[in-house]
Amino acid sequence: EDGYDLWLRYRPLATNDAAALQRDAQSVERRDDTPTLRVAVDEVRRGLAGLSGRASADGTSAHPVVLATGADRDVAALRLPLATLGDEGYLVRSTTFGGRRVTLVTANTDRGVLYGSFAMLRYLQTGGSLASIDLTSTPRVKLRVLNHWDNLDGVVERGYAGQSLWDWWTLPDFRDPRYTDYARANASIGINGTVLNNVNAKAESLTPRYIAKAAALADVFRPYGIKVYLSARFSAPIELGGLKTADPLDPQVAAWWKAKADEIYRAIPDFGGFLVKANSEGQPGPRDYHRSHADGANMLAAAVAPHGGIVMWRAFVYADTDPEDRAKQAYTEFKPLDGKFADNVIVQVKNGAIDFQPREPFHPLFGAMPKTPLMIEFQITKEYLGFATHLAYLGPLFAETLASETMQKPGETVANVVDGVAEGHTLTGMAGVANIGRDRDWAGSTFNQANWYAFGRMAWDPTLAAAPVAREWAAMTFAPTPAIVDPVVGMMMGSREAVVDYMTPLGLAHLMATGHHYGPGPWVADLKRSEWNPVYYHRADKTGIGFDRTKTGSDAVAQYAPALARRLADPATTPERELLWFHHLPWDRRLASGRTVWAEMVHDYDAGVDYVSTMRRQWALLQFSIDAERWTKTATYLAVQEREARWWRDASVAYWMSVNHLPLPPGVAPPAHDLAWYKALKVPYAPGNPQ
Ligand code: BDP
Repeated sequence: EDGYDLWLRYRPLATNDAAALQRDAQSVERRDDTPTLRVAVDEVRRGLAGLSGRASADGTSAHPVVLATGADRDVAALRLPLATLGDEGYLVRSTTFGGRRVTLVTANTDRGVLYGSFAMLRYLQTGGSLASIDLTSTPRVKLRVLNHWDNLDGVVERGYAGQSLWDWWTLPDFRDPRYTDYARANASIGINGTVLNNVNAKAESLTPRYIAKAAALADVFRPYGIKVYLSARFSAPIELGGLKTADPLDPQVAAWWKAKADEIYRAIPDFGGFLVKANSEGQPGPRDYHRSHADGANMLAAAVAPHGGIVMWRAFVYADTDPEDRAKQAYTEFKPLDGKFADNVIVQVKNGAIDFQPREPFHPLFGAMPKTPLMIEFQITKEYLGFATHLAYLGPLFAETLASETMQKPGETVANVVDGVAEGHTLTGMAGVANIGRDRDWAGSTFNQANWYAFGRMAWDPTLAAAPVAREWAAMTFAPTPAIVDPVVGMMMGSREAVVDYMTPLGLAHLMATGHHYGPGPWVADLKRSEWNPVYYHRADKTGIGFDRTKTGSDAVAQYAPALARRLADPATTPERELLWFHHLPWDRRLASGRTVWAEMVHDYDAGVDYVSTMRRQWALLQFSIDAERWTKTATYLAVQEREARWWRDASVAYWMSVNHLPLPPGVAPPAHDLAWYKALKVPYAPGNPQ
């Protein structure tokens, strides 16, 4: 196995379970004929045939699986509680139907039936039996979207799984079957939108030629309930339209976008809308014309509104005009715009205030813009967590952010802001920067597939915990036996914390080397913008380490709700895992463990390296339980990770010692080389690096 099948492997169940499935699911019936119901039936047939070891019969039987919407007369007669399911929820139940014992997969819409079909297959793949099946679920978030940072030349920015999946050259004529498998995988976890091109957008993606290509993909994805979106380059009216300006308040500019939107909707009637990165890292935007982000977003929103489209406007902004604290800038710029955005605009906010670090406190905008729908943006691709080679299950990262209490209102969490419960917003969303490319295993490694999977599951329900999601994934990806699932989930659950430990312990951030963000570079101090340098973030000197974000420093803590700000203002009440994010502390300050800050950092580095060594040993024990190809690649990557965790640990320790001149705590191994050796190391080529 090469990983192509992802979690949709449908390998035969144990003999007894397969026999039960043959008995309980003798055929698959579809009660209507829509493209979505057709693909749902195909998937159920494929799944049942694989799991039961026998092709399911066509037509009727004594015990079929029936796929039908609530509009079906027989389903209506059952008076099932479909009203609460909305457009996308489902109900799967073993019931009596027309005098037969059937497994009914139903919903208000055919999309709901598709999701129910995948839920049934997941249930079977993870050990459930149809005899007692009773599943019901409704997504808590409306837009569950992948952001592809795919360039038109096939390079994926920060992509570590090969070239872009979209073959722009052969589109729109050739519709690679892989596009269908991509859609199946996404539908299976509830993803219902995909932004095809990089947020660092090229205007060309809005030309007729590329609109036709996007339309071909939209045709493939449509039956799977997936809408296509495009990243829009704000200056396109100049580049494509020959206008002199892209000023959002200029009527000609607005008219150009309106005509462009009309053109796109003629080709893609259910086009989702635009994603925009404006005035960030060199991208053009409304600020170029002294207009606000709301002016820019609303102008685009007006263009897509007649078609039911939306605009996802990113809040990832930072400018070198205010280098005091990069972490404060998005809030400073966006908070005053609360209430100024059109109804079909949703502001897309990264999980943390800097940039997808191994750990960041939640972004202070969550809970601070009650009048504005905010969607959260996670990075599924591991730009700062060891690319595709390091094993880091991101479920705990997603869950940690989503479960964070904003303290704006009693009990309010980031998940409540994202799912709209906090303010009653119905336009809600979660975006994930995709880790998908043309590698056979899609994501660069088997375990990276788990991050795509977890993102989808948590976008459907942001209150899900990381461990049960990992269990589902492991059962489907390997086998539903505790002898495999337990150790695999064991490895996964601590893996992200291990990366935090060996890269950025105690709330440190952005210590990666220049450009590629792969290896350590805590010493880097020569980049042209101060906030690009690791030394800007850790502020280590002889006396201490950390970024003072309290009143005596940048006062970024004041961007949080007052009760939380008070807590974060004091190192004693700041969670230790975020300590050096918020405070500059003496190296010898004592922590809860009794160790000093310095000793604790060293302890964490060692714990991170040890964790990887333990994962390697655990994986070695699974050698004969897992197919050779996937096992071997993972084993090789774990060896790389162990070597590089040590590199991170040694390089970092060597550097800190050059700053603090402290000895290593007793019994601790010194770095293998001196600091100069680590500084001289070059990573000659790194994939996905925009430079
Ligand atoms: C940073 C990446 C950069 C992206 C940027 C973004 O390094 O490649 O363009 O985020 O999110 O993490 O726009």
